[in-house]
Formats: sequence, structure tokens, C-alpha cells
Amino acid sequence: MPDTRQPVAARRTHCPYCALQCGTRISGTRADAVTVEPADFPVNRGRLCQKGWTAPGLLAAPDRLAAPLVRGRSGRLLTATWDSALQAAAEGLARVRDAHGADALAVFGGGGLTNEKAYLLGKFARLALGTSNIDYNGRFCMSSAAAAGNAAFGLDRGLPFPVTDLSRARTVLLAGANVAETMPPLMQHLHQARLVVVDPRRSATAHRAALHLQPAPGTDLALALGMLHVVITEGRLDTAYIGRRTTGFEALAGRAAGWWPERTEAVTGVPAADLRTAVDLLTQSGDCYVLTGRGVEQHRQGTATAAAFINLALALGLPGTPSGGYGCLTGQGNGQGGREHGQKSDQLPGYRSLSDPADRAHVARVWRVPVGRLPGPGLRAYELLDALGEEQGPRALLVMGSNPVVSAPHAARITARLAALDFLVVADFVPSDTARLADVVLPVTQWAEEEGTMTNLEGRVLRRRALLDPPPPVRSDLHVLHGIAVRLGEPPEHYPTEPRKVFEELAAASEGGRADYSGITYDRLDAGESLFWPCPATPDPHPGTPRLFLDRFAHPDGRARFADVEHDGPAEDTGAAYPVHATTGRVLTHYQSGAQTRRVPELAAVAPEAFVEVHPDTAARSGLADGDLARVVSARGGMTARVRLDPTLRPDTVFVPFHFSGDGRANLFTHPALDPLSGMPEFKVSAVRLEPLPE
Ligand SMILES: Nc1nc2c(c(=O)[nH]1)N[C@H]1C(S)=C(S)[C@@H](COP(=O)(O)OP(=O)(O)OC[C@H]3O[C@@H](n4cnc5c(=O)[nH]c(N)nc54)[C@H](O)[C@@H]3O)O[C@H]1N2
Ligand SMILES: Nc1nc2c(c(=O)[nH]1)N[C@H]1C(S)=C(S)[C@@H](COP(=O)(O)OP(=O)(O)OC[C@H]3O[C@@H](n4cnc5c(=O)[nH]c(N)nc54)[C@H](O)[C@@H]3O)O[C@H]1N2
Ligand code: SF4
Ligand SMILES: [Mo]
Repeated sequence: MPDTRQPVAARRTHCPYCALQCGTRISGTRADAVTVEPADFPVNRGRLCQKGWTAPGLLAAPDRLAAPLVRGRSGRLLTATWDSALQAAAEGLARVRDAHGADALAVFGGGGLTNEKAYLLGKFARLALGTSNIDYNGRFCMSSAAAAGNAAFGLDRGLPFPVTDLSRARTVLLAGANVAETMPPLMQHLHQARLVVVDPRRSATAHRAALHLQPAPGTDLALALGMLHVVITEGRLDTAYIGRRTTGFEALAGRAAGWWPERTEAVTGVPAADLRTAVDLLTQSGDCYVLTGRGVEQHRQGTATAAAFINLALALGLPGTPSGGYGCLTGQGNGQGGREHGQKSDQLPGYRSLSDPADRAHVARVWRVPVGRLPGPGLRAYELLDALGEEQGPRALLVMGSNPVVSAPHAARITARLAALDFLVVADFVPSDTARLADVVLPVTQWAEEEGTMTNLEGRVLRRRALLDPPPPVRSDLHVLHGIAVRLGEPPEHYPTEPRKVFEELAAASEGGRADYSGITYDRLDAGESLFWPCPATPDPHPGTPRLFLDRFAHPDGRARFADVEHDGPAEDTGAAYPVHATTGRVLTHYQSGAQTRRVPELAAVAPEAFVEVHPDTAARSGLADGDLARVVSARGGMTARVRLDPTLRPDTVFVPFHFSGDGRANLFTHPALDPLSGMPEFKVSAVRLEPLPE
């Protein structure tokens, strides 16, 4: 059982990177002499991946930011005092606001920020800056699954059950998730299960699968409809569950009727027989889970595709039962909490809505301001970045916790928009690709140097602990927000720098909201309680909610909704000029834009430069051999990568990790087509050609 009280040993915290938030124990007190060990925590049970083991390398990064920097008249970034840097930041923002209005200011946050930072950042944007324009990199992450989950279940918590429940599964469908590389310790919960993996590549996860379905990128929606077709025609529907717990099945059944296995095969490339085998595996042996990752979600139709996999899970009677379920594998360290507390363009803390009068009134009361001071919803991540420096767009930006020069789609365009700003402030602990463009750079504390809370992929709220002193000039993100806010004339007490105080305010702001944290305190967490939200203030003490939806879904009628979705395909087709699909994703040793892991020597040594995985026949057609340098070129532009031949890939598809900088950025070729519902870009499919590049 994951929900029991755990004794909290001294010096325990969690890994700085992904949403699994593996428990760790730290020894050593100087940044260059720290070691990390895995703790016996439910999600990782004594294991870590390479990134977790080597996380101390980040504390001692050789080029770690050690002092604030302000761009001088010479155009160079020069060392400054905190007071002058915060003053420069506040003056730069105020200047743009006075000339162009509050919406000319923008904020871009991140899913790696603690709950306290994410909360205070949202408040800072709405009140200290007065802008409606704040969004964050989570829009690029799990926003499609979140939109689909809200529509289906009335509430979005990535996993509505603890990870340890997966240990009972007989079958797990992993659609577009490469868990063996992106959350390796999670694999131990899947050992006993037969895996059905959906991935155009034979990924490390697909290697462990009982069945690997290898669709063309961007055809998963057809695949899911095809699987549903087989479920219906072979009489595998859970009709009692559908009648009792859902609505909307009839319309969807009409759609699925059009996706017989041979038609599905023609569109996806997945053999009709494999579709039938997949459905056999999912239905013949008890507990079954359907999990989605970015592979199926980062598409122009990402929301509809996630919905199609939810439909499948509902048709099999899984969500909200003790014997199965659906979940989205949230990615970033605080990807779950970071999407709940107000850094989204349309959102207030506790999953409240900026457009709902009662929600606005509640939060304005907690913030002690008239409700009229809260702006309305603003631009979403890509739209915000795309508008920077344009006629009507934001002209000054604060970035906290993201590196969009590398991670945003159509990166050449976004880099140019960042460069066109009147004023850019970046808070980071390393000189990231984005920080290098800034007018003011503010050096902040990292994981093992700061207090706070994170909410992991299960909705479990965790304590991050300050176990080391930060290098002397470095301050926390909360200090940054406080420092700028007071210089813009805000009351100092409205921007606490003490994480516990911020958390208490967050808890009050979330009270009665869908992500209710009002029953959670630092004291309860420090006593070792494992608390999953919602955890309301009453009854006191509330035990938290490890499993959602067991009695009812969160819609007013208590029923889950099937979504009537139809396959439409990627934004761009391959053709004579761009004959292959390129998809993008991750490798084990690097994290995201690589700003952090490219600075850890052990990790950089394993994957030092950008590469492209290519089928040998496809490489030969482009005149490329293993180890050659190639250009991967789309209609947006091209990047440079070393060729790695992989005979297990589909010949019509190449794969490029997005972790590298400069000319090695996968996002130089990606397409900025957006999902209309979630604002998710189409990271996972572009039409490209490969060109040999002389060394
Ligand atoms: N090592 C490592 N771990 C990480 C991260 C990291 O950067 N590095 N980041 C964290 C974060 S923020 C996230 S969001 C998660 C992401 O975790 P995952 O979703 O597992 O990661 P990805 O590699 O983006 O995509 C998963 C798989 O989708 C496949 N794929 C590509 N296109 C398609 C398609 O059209 N259809 C299907 N079905 N599959 C496709 C890719 O080949 C890839 O193997 O990982 C987290 N963990
Ligand atoms: N082509 C392609 N592009 C993608 C994806 C893909 O699969 N393919 N995946 C997308 C996904 S899922 C994600 S999540 C994004 C992530 O992309 P990014 O948002 O670029 O993520 P990171 O590299 O984690 O950047 C975080 C930055 O903030 C800093 N940082 C970390 N923690 C803190 C903190 O607490 N405070 C401050 N001030 N700074 C901090 C780090 O040093 C780093 O510079 O990329 C997206 N882009
Ligand atoms: S799986 Fe994620 S949380 Fe665990 S050690 Fe690796 S990066 Fe850290
Ligand atoms: Mo992500």
C-alpha cells in the first residue's frame, strides 16, 4: 500500500528531474561533494535512473550562474548586485507597461517549478504586472491529455491512482510512451504485466513488449478507433459499465464502425491481425491499464487522440474501477502541480477558472484585492511566444523555468521573436540558451538548496527540502518575484519569500477548488504522510485521495463522457520534396532542452551531440551511412545530426531527440500547427528530407 505513513529520515528529498519524483537521500554538505542515493519510496523503491544518480553534477555545474547579470551599454552581460539587477528588471518592465499597457508584459513559466513558485508566479503576473499574458511549458507537455481528461472525467489528474496499483496489472497498453527511458524506475511496477506498446520506433520499452504496434506517426487516432471497432465487433464491450457509468457511447460507436481493421491497417500500417491480438491481450486476463505519453498527445489532434484512448478504456470498463484505469504519464518534475495553481493562461489556483465569477471572487479575497484587478485569460504558450515583439504582442517577458530557444516548435522563429523583445528577464541557475538572450539574468537556487512542494504524476504532494546552503550570491525564485513586485509598488507582505507561507496561501486559494490542497500542511508532509489531492480542510485531518472516481466521475451527473472523435491526420503530408516523417522525443541520459543534463559530465559523455535514427534503406536513398553528418530539413528549416542506422524503425520515419542546442535543435524543423483545444504543437510529426553534410 502506498498510502501508509513513511518515516521521514533526515536529508531526504526528491530527484530534480521528471514527474516520477523518485525519493532520494543526500549525503555531503558541499555542492561539489554531494552524493545521492535512492530512498525506499513507493514510486522508485530503491531505484534511480542515471539522471537521478548524477543530479549532484547540476549543483556543481562549472558555469553555474553565480551573480545577477545586467546587459550593459556595450551589449555584454555584466555582473551586478541583486539590488541593481532587481531594480533594472522592475524598471524595464515598468517602462514597457507605461508605453504599451499591461498586456505588453508577459510571463513564461515551467512545470519544473515548485507549487509555491508556480502559484506566486501566477499571482505576480496578474497583480504585480497586471497582465493577462502568462502561460508555461506544460502547454507543450501534457495539455492535450489534460483537455481530454477534463472532458471525459470532469477532472484532470494525470494518474487517478497510485503508480503501485500498476503492479497488479495483467496487461498495460502504453501508447506513445517510452517509459524504459523516460521513467526507468517505473518499469519495476510493470514487470508482471504483458505490455502492448504503440510507437513508430522499436523503443527500449517496445523491446520489452508482448506486442509492439508500429503505426506511422500521427495515425494513433485511427489506430484507437480501429481497436474500438474490434472491441465492439468481437463482443468485448463492458455494456453494464457503459450503461451505468458513461454517456455518449452511441455516437462514438457510429464512428468506430467506419474503422474496420483493414481500413485501419491501410492508414496506420499496423497489420489487422495485430489489432485483433492487441484487443485479445487487453480483454482476456483481468486488470488492464491504458496509459498515454507524449507520442500520441503532441499532435495537432492530440486532445482527440488522447480522448480516443480514453474511449477505449471506457469501452472496456476500466476507469474508476479497482481493476484497471486510464492515465496520462505526466512528464516534468512538477508537471502535475504546475498545471493546477495559476500559471496557465486561463487559470487561477486550485484548478479554478479565470472566467468564473465565483472563482475570481474567491481568489481575489485570498489575495486581498478588488476582483476587478484580476485580468481575464491571455495568450497560450506558442501563441504568446509567436507574438513577442509584434505590433500587438507582448514586448517584455519574464521567463522562469523554461528554455524555449531549444524547446519551442519552429525554434528559429521563436528565437527571433525573443530577440525582438524590448526587454527580457530570465531567472535560471545555468546560462541556458534563453538566458543568454536576456537583458537581466537572475541566478536562483536549485532542488537540494530550497524548500517547497512538488506534486508528482500520481497527484501525490511531496516535500522538496533545503539540505545544502546555496552558493552565497544565489537567491530563490520567490525572492526574485518578491523583489520585482515590491519595486513595482506592491505590498511586500503579498509576496512572501518563505515557502511555507506561500504554501499556506496556496492552500487557502485552492480551498473548495477542484485541486483542493487546503487540508495539506508542511507539518503533515514532514511527519511522513503521503497525501494525494483533493485533500480538503474538512474533515480534519482529511486522508487525501489516492484513487479518484471510484464512486462517480467529476461531472455533475457522475458519468464519464465518451468523445465523438474522428481521425484527420497530421498538418503536413510527406511528398517529393520532403519524403519522410520526422518525429522527436527523448533519450535516457538527457532531460528536455538539455540545459541541465548537457552540463553533467557523465551524461554529456553518453550523448554528446544531436543524432537522427534512420532505417538503413532510407539512409541509403539519401546517400548516408552510419556515423555520417546529415541535415534534417523541413519547410521551416533544417538542423544537423549524426546518422544512427536502426533497422527496427519504419522506413518512412526518422527520429531526432530534442535535447541539443544550436544547430542540433530538432525544433528547427518542427511544425507549429496547434491543437485547437489544448494549444499543443505538433512536435511528433513533420515532413522532412535528409541531406548529406560534409564534415
Ligand atoms: N530521459 C528523459 N526522461 C524524461 C524527460 C526527458 O527529457 N528525458 N522528460 C520528462 C517529460 S517533461 C516528459 S513529457 C516525459 C515524456 O515521456 P515520453 O512520452 O515517454 O517521451 P517521448 O520520447 O517524448 O515520446 C515517447 C515515444 O513516443 C514515440 N512517438 C513519436 N511519435 C509518435 C506517434 O506519432 N505515435 C506514437 N504512438 N508514438 C510516437 C517516440 O518514438 C517515443 O519513443 O518524459 C519525462 N522524462
Ligand atoms: N521537438 C520537441 N520539442 C519538445 C518536446 C518534444 O517531445 N519534442 N517536448 C516538450 C515538452 S513535453 C516539454 S515539458 C518542454 C520542456 O522544455 P523546457 O521548458 O525548455 O524545459 P527544460 O529544459 O526543463 O527547461 C527548464 C529551464 O529552466 C531551468 N530551471 C529548472 N528548474 C528551475 C527553477 O526551479 N527555477 C528557475 N528559475 N529555473 C529553473 C533549467 O535550468 C532550464 O534552463 O519541451 C517541449 N518541446
Ligand atoms: S526516473 Fe525521473 S525522478 Fe526518477 S531518477 Fe530518473 S529523472 Fe529522477
Ligand atoms: Mo513534458
